[in-house]
Amino acid sequence: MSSSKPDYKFAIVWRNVFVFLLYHYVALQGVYYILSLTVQWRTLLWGYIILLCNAQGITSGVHRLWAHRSYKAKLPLKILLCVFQTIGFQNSIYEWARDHRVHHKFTDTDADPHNSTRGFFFSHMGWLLVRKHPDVFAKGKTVDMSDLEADPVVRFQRKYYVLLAPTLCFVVPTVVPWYCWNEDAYVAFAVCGMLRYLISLHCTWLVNSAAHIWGTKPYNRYIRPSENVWVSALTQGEGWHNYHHTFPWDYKAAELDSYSGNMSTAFIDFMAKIGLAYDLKTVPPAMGLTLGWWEEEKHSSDHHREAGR
Ligand code: ST9
Ligand code: ZN
Ligand code: ZN
Repeated sequence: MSSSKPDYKFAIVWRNVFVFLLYHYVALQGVYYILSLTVQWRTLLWGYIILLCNAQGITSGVHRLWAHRSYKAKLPLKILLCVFQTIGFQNSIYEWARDHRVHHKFTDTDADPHNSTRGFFFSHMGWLLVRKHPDVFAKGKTVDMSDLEADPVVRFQRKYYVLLAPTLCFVVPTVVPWYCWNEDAYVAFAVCGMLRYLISLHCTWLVNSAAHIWGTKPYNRYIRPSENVWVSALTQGEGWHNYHHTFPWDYKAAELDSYSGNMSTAFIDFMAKIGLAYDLKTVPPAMGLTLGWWEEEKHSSDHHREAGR
């Protein structure tokens, strides 16, 4: 573990602070338009559909497919997930996956972009408001990104991201209700653009904050990531975080088969059924996630800790 914490001073990026404040202001207007019944029901339904697509782009797309390669996807599915991920405006697939691989390799150290030992706010959204710790750059270079550098879908999206992300995140969600059923353009923007965007951001960020603080640790009690049912419910199955950090290559990102609280697994299974997803990796039942297995693992972990690693 790195211990350079005292040397690290937050260098605030005021542009980001301002932009996020503005985003929240407009999203609150969106809440007002909903509560005051100003928005049409069709617009609300459209916003919800966009939110679901946005969520799959993050969970089944950039997280389970590109960052962890927990399954493989045929080109049409890759393109679909790339479109969905772009709707999410959470940085390009390449940048998102790079930060996330670094997060898994150096979890909760200075090299982790959203090191949760710095507190809830930093790991939630504060890390996007300051310059990164020097360890993130230095140790981040040790993470292999060659697979994504060779992926034409990832390369295309990265090249045109500045144009694609605002178009798919804000312009399309606004123009469709305005053009197709005469919704007020600003109401559509505030509800389907900004409010939907901020809901997806905060839900995603909870995995880095809440699921690194609260919950149980049945798979590895020596790490901060935890099983958090509330975060799972809000993120279509990404809150089983103690399991996920123990078995990051499992396409289900959870031990249990249940689809409730894990709609992303249902989505990937459906894609596999229609032949667009394949080579789904998961922990085989024979590996026995049983008490016996856990006790063995615990002794082995104790042994490693005693050995200083
Ligand atoms: C967002 C991302 O919100 C959220 C990620 C969450 C992940 C959660 C995972 C959990 C599972 C999934 C759950 C899904 C649930 C979905 C439910 C939905 C309902 N390694 O970054 P820069 C190098 S984004 C190696 O500018 P600064 C690299 O050379 C929100 N190298 O650093 C890079 O250049 P380039 C929207 C690295 O200057 C250079 O450094 N986006 C690494 O310190 C500069 O990098 C925003 O708001 C690395 N890891 O700036 C944008 N990192 O890229 C906000 C960097 O050219 N970001 N390098 O190769 C920024 O403005 C800046 O990044 C900054 C830091 C100010 C934060
Ligand atoms: Zn994590
Ligand atoms: Zn992960």
